[in-house]
Amino acid sequence: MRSVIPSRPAAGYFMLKNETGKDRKIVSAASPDCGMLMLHLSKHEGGEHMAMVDSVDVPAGGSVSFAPGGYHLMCVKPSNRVKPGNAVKMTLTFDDGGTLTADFKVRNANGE
Ligand SMILES: [Cu+2]
Repeated sequence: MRSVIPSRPAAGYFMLKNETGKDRKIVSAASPDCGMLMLHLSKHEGGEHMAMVDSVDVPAGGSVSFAPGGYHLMCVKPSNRVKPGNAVKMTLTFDDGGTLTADFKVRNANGE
């Protein structure tokens, strides 16, 4: 997770492999430290902007990358726990109702 300015929206990045043998979609994300946590996609057409997406496909046997310039989790209202050195829990919910919770390490703009 990248936090550039405290209390300003922060972005979450990860790589997820689907080893279930079934296509899955990420349909929502949540974190107790983010207020709303949205699925976003950065687009470069006509300047940098981002759009909310309803779901992200994770094909059977495949993977999806949330990375700068593409998909990211948008932590809209970071709590004061969202600062470099801390870890923040985020939960992904899938189209079959399953969930996955992971600790995201918070880093600054330099990746530290
Ligand atoms: Cu965003």
